[in-house]
Amino acid sequence: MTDKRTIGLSRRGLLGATAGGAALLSGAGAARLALMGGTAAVATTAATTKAGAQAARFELAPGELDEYYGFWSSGQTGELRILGFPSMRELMRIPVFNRCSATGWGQTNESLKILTEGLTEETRAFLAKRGMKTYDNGDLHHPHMSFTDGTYDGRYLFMNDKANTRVARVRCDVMKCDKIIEIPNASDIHGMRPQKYPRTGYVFANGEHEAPLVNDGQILDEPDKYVNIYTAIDGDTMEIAWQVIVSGNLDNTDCDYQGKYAFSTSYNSEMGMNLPEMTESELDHVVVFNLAEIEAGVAAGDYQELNGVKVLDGRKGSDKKYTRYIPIPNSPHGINTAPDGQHVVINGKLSPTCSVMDVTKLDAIFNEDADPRSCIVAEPELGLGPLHTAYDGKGNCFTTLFLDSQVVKWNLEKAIQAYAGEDVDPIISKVDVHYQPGHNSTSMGETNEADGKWLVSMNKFSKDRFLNVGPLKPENEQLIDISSDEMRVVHDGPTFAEPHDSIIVRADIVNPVNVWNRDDPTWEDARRQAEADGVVLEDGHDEVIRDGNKVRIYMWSVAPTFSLEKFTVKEGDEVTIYITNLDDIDDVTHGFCLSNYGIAMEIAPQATASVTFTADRPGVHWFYCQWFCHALHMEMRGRMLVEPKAA
Ligand code: CUK
Ligand code: CUA
Repeated sequence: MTDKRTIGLSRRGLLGATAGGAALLSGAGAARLALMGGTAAVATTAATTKAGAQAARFELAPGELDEYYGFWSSGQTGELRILGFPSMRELMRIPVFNRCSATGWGQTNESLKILTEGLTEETRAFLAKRGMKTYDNGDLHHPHMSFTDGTYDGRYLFMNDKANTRVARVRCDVMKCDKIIEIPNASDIHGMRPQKYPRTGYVFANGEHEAPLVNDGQILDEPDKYVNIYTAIDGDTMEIAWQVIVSGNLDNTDCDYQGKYAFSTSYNSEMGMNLPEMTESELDHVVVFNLAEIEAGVAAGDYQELNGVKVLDGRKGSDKKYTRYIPIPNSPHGINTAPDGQHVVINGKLSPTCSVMDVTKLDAIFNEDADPRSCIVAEPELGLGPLHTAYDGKGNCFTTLFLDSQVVKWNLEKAIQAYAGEDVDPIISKVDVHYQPGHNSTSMGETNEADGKWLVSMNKFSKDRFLNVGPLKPENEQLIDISSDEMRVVHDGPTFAEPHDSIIVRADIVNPVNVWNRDDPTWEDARRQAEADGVVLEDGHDEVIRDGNKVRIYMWSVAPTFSLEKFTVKEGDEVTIYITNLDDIDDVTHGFCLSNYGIAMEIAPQATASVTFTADRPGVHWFYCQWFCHALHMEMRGRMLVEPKAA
């Protein structure tokens, strides 16, 4: 036994409390782990930061630009991040499900509209009882770009919120979130992918946790009354197109390059409610959704309407052609469509295998009652804890092995040959990563333009890889050069809690503007109110409009001044401040921070932003620009006088 093997074992030993523990809970799981012993014996390539002989360049000189955009989730932080790639430099944070102190996201009227308008009535009422308009937290796992003809089109980014069952959209022209919707009937949206072909089209979203269909507190321990919901959202309107009830829970989802099928993994086909129940059976499943049949079912009225959504029944045993259930070992997690347009890798998690599904064989299992497993064309044994797979566009797959703390590179065609009985080994190489990888992403890897240059391994644990910052450690996103068969770790990138997933998009596809367009719909409400008040936002006038106890302050900013140096309101007034930034120069963003009122917002060039508050603190209150914009930035300030109510 080699040293590497020993290290592998001790690392696994350290992991007793995590997923290894889950596998060990059942006797079958323990037996499986023992069986898997042989898989780790493949030689590993040593992880190295040594200057590789022909390492591709990832460090940029000052002023050099990256070749790719990286769009990073942030997990429970709730925001979307933009990285330059491959330098791994963080460029921007886009608030989505979180609140943001810098930009006023969650505080401005424009952001509050986006954060609240897509919530269900029931959620709004629930939040109101807690004195809230929207949730403060989110858990953003999966950022994906809209597609046209199988590749990214630079229009939108879509992302899920596992914590509060939402899906959001970010506009790529301004890199701001413009829509957030709550998904009714579902519990906790986890997997999410945009339709690849012919375009997005649908955004598919998995409810992860099963719940009683009518969840009113009457049902707890009656698993047969629990269901799970698969949702298709119209990516253009952000309205829900349809939902399908499925058996088992749902984890991750993807779809094909033909525009015919979508599919989801289920790690709890047992519909168990606790860990031993959930991991009991050796086989879980992938659910395949037949888009044309579902659309025909919607057109034919074969649905029930639940909370305003058309819900079709695709449960196991239903005689419809909406779904098929393909048995897969065991608690499969990630599901990733290969750029060849034909194969889909299903990552076994508690099984050391990945299952390869051939989408050209799916018609048969819908039409001929063929064995659902007949679409499985390979099932290579790769190592412990396969979670997600990425592609190089050259027929190779890169699968993260959570328990082995490795990435394995393997060949799809050889795996298919081995499954057919040929004596070939699909595994090309393995590399140690640090530590416990979840998702991984290759450059353009989830499109038909995968270019095989870079892989990022998104590792859940960083342990000793960085200076110690206390008990809470960063994650470690490692950059791996995959331009040759021997994978080389070339960079460690710490990130804060907890990016699950990322996409790596060629820079020419993404073309954001530098300055807002004055006609932008973001401040449509402000524009309409201004019109009603006889004010033109962009003509450089300021106004103070009193309307009962409502006061509307219109002002503009040009570095280094606000148009109003002071204004007066009365205690108890409901004050709305509209600011239009008339600067139209790149990067001259102003801010508006009203001190000791808890108010701050960003106003980017040519944008309008507004905020509403009650003036219930009498006195003089300074407002100031909090974005360093000019040599006289400190002087960019003014006063609000709040006159006390007559005693
Ligand atoms: S999940 Cu996190 S490692 Cu939410 Cu895509 Cu697999
Ligand atoms: Cu405007 Cu600082």
